[in-house]
Amino acid sequence: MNYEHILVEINNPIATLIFKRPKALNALNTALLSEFGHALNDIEKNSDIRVLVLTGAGDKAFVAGADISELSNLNALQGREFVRHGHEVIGRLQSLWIPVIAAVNGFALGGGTEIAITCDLIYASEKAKFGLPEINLGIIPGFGGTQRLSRLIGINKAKELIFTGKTISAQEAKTLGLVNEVFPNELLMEKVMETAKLLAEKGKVALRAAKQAINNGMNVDICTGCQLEIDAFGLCISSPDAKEGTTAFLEKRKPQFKASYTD
Ligand code: CO8
Repeated sequence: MNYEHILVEINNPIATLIFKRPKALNALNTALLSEFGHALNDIEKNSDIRVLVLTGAGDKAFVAGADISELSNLNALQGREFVRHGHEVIGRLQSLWIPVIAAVNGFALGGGTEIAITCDLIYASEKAKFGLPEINLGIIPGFGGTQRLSRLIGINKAKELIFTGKTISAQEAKTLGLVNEVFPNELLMEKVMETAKLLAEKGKVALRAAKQAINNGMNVDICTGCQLEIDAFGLCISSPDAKEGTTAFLEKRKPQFKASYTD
């Protein structure tokens, strides 16, 4: 499908989704958010795709947040609908079965940081900048930032970023545990693709089970979380990939994981 504000490049088994509104530093307007949601649906349905990478067009921004010119005219109900729509799309991103990597190539502010922290892994270029500057606009994060950031980096650090609205460097974000790794600008996509290819070689069933156990386990007590792991393990061990992985180990060869979610 052709989109106006995003670009989806499929190079099986890896899909790359590029936010593409260069004149507004890839800011999220309603049209972009809708296209993002549709693209996620299409990616989920395409069983050949095993990893999704998100990045921004141009050399300046990943996503500079929600489109402020659109926000400035919203009344309460419209604001609520804008944010509800954002949550729906970002919820879809979080619950994608395949691993998602954010390749943060520049400014990731407001909704940009909120998209990045919804991904499973975040790799950043040295010039990336993170932050939730909504407080400077007289509003608060609206795409999950008040919830996901504190779960990721702890409540006090999250409050510091959200209350001050300050922007932090990629290296500071790594120190906070917000970013997995920082790479020189020119190496970012190469390094991201190395990891994407590595993940694409793993079993889809096991990756999905691990992702769901971790994500769902974050929101429950540890005993309930361990029960989620027990059940997920039970499902994995009965998949053809588990037979292939254990047999390949015993036969001293590389496993070929081919199982689908319905095998
Ligand atoms: N929305 C709309 N346009 C933007 C945005 C944005 N978020 N960010 C940048 N632009 C536009 C600029 O207006 C400018 O356009 P023009 O050339 O027509 O004047 C162009 O992009 C280039 O930007 P700058 O000239 O400002 O570039 P600089 O290098 O000087 O600065 C910054 C880059 C620091 C990224 C700066 O543009 C900036 O601070 N942008 C805004 C960042 C921000 O505040 N983001 C948070 C937005 S709010 C949000 O995400 C909340 C989500 C939930 C919403 C709930 C609402 C109800």
